[in-house]
Order: sequence, then structure tokens, then C-alpha cells
Amino acid sequence: MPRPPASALDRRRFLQTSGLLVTGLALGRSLGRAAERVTLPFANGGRELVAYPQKRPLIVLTSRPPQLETPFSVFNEGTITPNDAFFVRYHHSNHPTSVDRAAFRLRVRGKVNTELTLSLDDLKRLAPPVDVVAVNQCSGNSRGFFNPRVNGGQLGHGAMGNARWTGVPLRTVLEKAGVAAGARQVAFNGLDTPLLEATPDFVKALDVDHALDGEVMLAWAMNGADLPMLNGYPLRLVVPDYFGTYWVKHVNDIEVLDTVFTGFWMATGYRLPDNPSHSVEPGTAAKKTLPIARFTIRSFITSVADGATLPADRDTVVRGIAFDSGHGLREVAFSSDEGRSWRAATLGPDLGRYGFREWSVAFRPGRRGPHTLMARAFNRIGETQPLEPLWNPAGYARNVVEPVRVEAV
Ligand SMILES: Nc1nc2c(c(=O)[nH]1)N[C@H]1C(S)=C(S)[C@@H](COP(=O)(O)O)O[C@H]1N2
Ligand SMILES: [Mo]
Repeated sequence: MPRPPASALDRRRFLQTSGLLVTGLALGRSLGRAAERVTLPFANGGRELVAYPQKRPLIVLTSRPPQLETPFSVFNEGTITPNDAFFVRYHHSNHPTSVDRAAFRLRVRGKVNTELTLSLDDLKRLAPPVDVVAVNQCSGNSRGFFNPRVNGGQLGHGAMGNARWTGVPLRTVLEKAGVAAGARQVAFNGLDTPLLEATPDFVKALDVDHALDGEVMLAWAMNGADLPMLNGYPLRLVVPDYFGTYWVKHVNDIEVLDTVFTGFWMATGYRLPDNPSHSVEPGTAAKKTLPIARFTIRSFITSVADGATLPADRDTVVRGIAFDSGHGLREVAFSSDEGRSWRAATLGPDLGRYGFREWSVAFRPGRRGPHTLMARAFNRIGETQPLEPLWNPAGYARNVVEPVRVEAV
């Protein structure tokens, strides 16, 4: 029998495993059977799948704080990631497990002409809601594949997802407050707090021009429903084509600054080598760093898993997804001969330049035996994925072409 844990979220899980809210998974556990498990394809890749509130069973990286990754097969089911399958990342174990919607207030303060305190209804009345389809991806997505390995959560490819976000442009809110002359950055804080006094609160900042670009959004809905609690209910920042670290959840405090923000999660954490490839010689440190910002361009084969068997003399439709840094995809190239020759895949519907784009290609092996499949995306400004991995000490922004080995029979 598990011991009753401290936080409300853990308590709910405790009740689940105690049989009050029995799921198939919990039942399996309470009968002493092994929980559902997966093995990610790197050393120490064994993981448990657990269903948190509002979530289907997801791959657990850590439970305090919750860090859950999406099983990769979900990305083959459609280009929109369902809310109950969307990954979860927290830095603090003190994260909200319930929020009183009516009592929630967003404060806008600092270098503004008028400080604001807005309820969710005030926010919704400010302007007609806007929508954007955008990928949210953790900086450390795919970190487990780094070689040499690096410190940090050893994630597979599941710390990403694509959703339709609904909210109000941040610009509308900042313009209502009136950004004072000389403003440099805008800092964002949410309801979660560190467990230990020594841990710095999770606060992120954007340059004022970026915050006012009309694309950055304060979102209350995801795929047409309220944000799931674990994805930031009731309000989060959406920063299209920027890594997830900027997408502050449960955001309730916005401060306009006339300085560059110096908090830990900007000045020390989430930094990349300051050079054009944002990489260094594997195993070395960077001399100069800068805050991580935009996504690197990526593509994945989703319909065929590494080690799969395919018919040798029939077509198989190989499908996948691709996304870039918001400039728009130009092409996804496909290779079935380890990158010696490439041909263009067919691109699926365009949901906007910030979302996943589906692609597909017909592949007939022609001979029995092993084949290596690869996808490589190109965007409109000529960016593409490297064929050899780039390395940085924090294990961020991986975007190498990921080969899939199949056996034709
Ligand atoms: N309040 C708060 N917001 C946060 C974080 C956090 O720890 N606290 N983590 C950030 C990071 S690093 C990522 S990758 C995304 C993940 O968003 P998700 O949990 O909705 O998938 O949330 C961001 N927003
Ligand atoms: Mo992240």
C-alpha cells in the first residue's frame, strides 16, 4: 500500500492507486502487476507510463516535479496533439493542482502607464479571441540521444506537441497598460513556486519588441477546450517558434522592465553557445553563451518505427511530421539509401507556419534486407537539418536527421 503523499496531485494519484478511482493501469498496479513500461532507445531508457489527472498514460521522466513525455506513436495519429497526450514539464514541485477561475487575476506592472489587474473575463472582453496553431517543444527534447551524454532529463522525442491555442495577443494587454518609453524587456511569472528557498522562481523574459509583435499570445484554450491544469490552466503564454521554456504556465504576473532581466532562468539556465551553429566540440564548454530562442528545423518519420519489417516488393506509405523556426517549410526530402539519394515527399495540409506539417512518400524497398530511411526538412530561408549531430553542453535544440532502420522481407 503506498503512503499518502503531500501534494493534492499526488494525493489524487494515491486515491487512484488505492482503488477509489480505478483505472486499468492503477488496477494492474494494485494487483501487484507491473505498470505499463517502455524503453527509450538509449542507455537507462526504461520508463513507466502513468495517467495523471486529465492525461492518458504518459512516459514519466520525473514525478516531482511532473515531467511527462508523449509516447511517440501519438505523433502518427494526426498533426494536432490531443490535450490528454500533450507533454508536461515543470521546474517546481509546488505547482497548482486547482485554480479558482473566478478569483484568478493577471497583474501587469512595472514600466507601464497604468498598472492592470485583470480577471479572465476582463481578458476575454479586451478583444475578439485569436487562434494560432503552434508547436510547443522543450529545449531538451531528444536530449537522451546526445553523445557524449549530457546532464538533464534524458528525454526521447516526446517533449513536443502541436495545438491550436486560443487567447488574446499579448500586445493588446500591453497596449492597454501602455508601455512606458525606455522599456527593454517583459518578464513573466506563474503560480508555481520553488519547493526550496534556494531554488530561483521560474520567471522568463522576452524583449519588448518581441512581446509587442502581435504573435505572442496569452492563451486560455488549447484545441478548443480549457487548458489542462498541467499545461497551465487557466492562462499561459504562447510564443510561436520559440522553445517551450518561454511558454510560462499559470501566468499571473507580467512586469515591464527598463533593464535586461537577470533572473536565473534567463541569465544562467537555458543558454546556448553564442556562435552561428550554437554548438561546440563535443565534451567542451562554450566561451560565450546567449539565451535559447527559436526552434531549429526538424522532421520525423512517424509511421514506421526503428526495427520495423516492410514488404520488399510492395509500396509502403511512409509518413511523418516536420516543423521549422516559423519561416515556413519548403520541402521534406526522403532517402531510403542512408542519405546517398533524396526525393521530395508530398506535404500535407498547411495549418500555419508555426505548426507540425504532415508529409508522406511511397516507398518500395525493391530488395530484401536492411534499409535506412531518413527525412530531412528545408525551410524558406534555406535552413535544413544537419546529417551529423551538433553538440552543446545542455543538450538543447537537437535537430539532426534521425535514421530509421527497417528490414524488407
Ligand atoms: N509556470 C511555469 N511555466 C513553465 C514551466 C514551469 O516550470 N513553470 N516550464 C517551461 C518549460 S521549460 C516548458 S518546455 C514548457 C512545457 O509546457 P507544457 O508543460 O504545457 O508541455 O512550459 C514552460 N512553462
Ligand atoms: Mo523545457
